[in-house]
Amino acid sequence: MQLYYAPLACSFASHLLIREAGLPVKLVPVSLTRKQLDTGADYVTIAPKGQVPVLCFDDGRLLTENAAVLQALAREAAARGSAGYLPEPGTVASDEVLEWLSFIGTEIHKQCLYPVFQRDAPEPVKAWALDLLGGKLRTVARRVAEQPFLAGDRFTVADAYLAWALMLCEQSGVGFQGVEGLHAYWTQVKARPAFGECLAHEARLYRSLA
Ligand SMILES: N[C@@H](CCC(=O)N[C@@H](CS)C(=O)NCC(=O)O)C(=O)O
Repeated sequence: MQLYYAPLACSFASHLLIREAGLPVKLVPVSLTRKQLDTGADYVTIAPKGQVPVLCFDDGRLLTENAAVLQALAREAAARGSAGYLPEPGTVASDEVLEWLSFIGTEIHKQCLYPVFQRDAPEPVKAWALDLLGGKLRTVARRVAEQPFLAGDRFTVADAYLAWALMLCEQSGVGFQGVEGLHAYWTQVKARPAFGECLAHEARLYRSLA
């Protein structure tokens, strides 16, 4: 398996899961500005959406979209003995993981973070999205005040996706928009060895591409 990823982009969530579960997935960096691989290969001919993450299976099949890629990686982890990143289908915990994956993908990632970090987004749109972000982060904060992780006692794929969003807010200086109540959750996520490795790797790559 290979993961096409870009430093500090949302593919961070899949990269994090790969390190969490110790999966033997080759990491292939992509320059999103040039839409190129290190080799100079045109990324859009490989992945027509031109976005990351993309998971390439050993038979050449490509899978795109964070929610789908994260679930595929969690199934691979389970097949290799690391269950729990994606609870059994049909359980309450599984419903909740899908609920939070969807919330982070649509409400936080695309509705808020996308305009905030889009270079050509008009300033009033960025300000509006930042304001909205505060409300979305308050929803998350209420949830993690009730239990250690988004879907209960275990770190799941939904937490991996949220870890990326919070990391981006922190690293970029956007911060948590004054939202209280994320501190304990965020401290325990950042203390995970895989998170530290993932961030160090991607920050290094980000600086080298800049
Ligand atoms: N709907 C996609 C969105 C993925 C996405 O927005 N990826 C960004 C990086 S965070 C990207 O590749 N941006 C480059 C582009 O859209 O051209 C998903 O959920 O995976």
